[in-house]
Amino acid sequence: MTPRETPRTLDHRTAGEAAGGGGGPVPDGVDVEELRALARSLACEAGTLVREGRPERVEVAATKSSAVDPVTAMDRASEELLRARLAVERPDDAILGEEGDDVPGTSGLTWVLDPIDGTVNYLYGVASYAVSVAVVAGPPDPERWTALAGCVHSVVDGRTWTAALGGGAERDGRALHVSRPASLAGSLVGTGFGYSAERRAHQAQVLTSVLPRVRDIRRLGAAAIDLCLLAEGALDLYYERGLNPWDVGAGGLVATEAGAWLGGLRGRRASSTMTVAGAGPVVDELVHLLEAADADGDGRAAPR
Ligand code: LIP
Repeated sequence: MTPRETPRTLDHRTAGEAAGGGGGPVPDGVDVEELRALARSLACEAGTLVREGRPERVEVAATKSSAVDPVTAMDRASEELLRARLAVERPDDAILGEEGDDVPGTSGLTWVLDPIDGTVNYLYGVASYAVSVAVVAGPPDPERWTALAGCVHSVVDGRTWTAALGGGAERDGRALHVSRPASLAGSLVGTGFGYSAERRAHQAQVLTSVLPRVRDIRRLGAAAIDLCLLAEGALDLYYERGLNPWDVGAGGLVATEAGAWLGGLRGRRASSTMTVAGAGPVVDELVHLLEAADADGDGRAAPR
């Protein structure tokens, strides 16, 4: 290995604890298993609405960060259902949702909602989209929050993943454990691309460094599901630049409670700058490869 790629061992304790669960204490009086059960009930109820209400031909109601970043009427309806339920079940908690305004709270807890993660898949009828519901303590920012509980519900086939801080991760009753691939070259890696052409151009450049070094790439279109597939060993590694808090809220905790390290590059926690997940030491190699490829940059810096 060239000196430039000499691996330094990631501080899995800090990053793992700091990223998914956050390592912060569970606030007094908070029952994470009670929160897990509520997250599951909310995600499954919204999932039923999305599944049963999907029209034959889905229309784009509006676009957001770019002309290809869609929102549909069902994204909004699903989020309205989640917010209405939370207003009754958890009136003192705050809400951070993809499709609506932030709701302040007094409890110190925030529900982080993605009413349909994988909206483009939903639009095209590609069966990989989910409702993601998480609850966090502290600032509703992946770099500072403590994730307490979460659920990712795959709408089309009903697979349902949940996790609670310190309580492990499960899918439909089966406890989850990440894979421990023997090598980067033998690892199946999940990733995704952004809604801006400039961002995708840089992500494609990074991919030219990653693809020759791994088994293969999977681009499934919903980060929440990707992180849950990692948790159950259906993916060995995952990375993506540009994720929003609601994309990683529940899936990130499912991954860390299944034994994954979840973090960013250059010692940072997972954030919109970069989210990487997997088990050591192979995830260390991926982090170093992404750092060398300037994956957390914007493509204007010369590759290191
Ligand atoms: C999607 C993510 C996916 C990413 C897409 C988009 P959305 O979230 O789950 O991983 O590649 O660009 O951000 O917009 O469907 O909620």
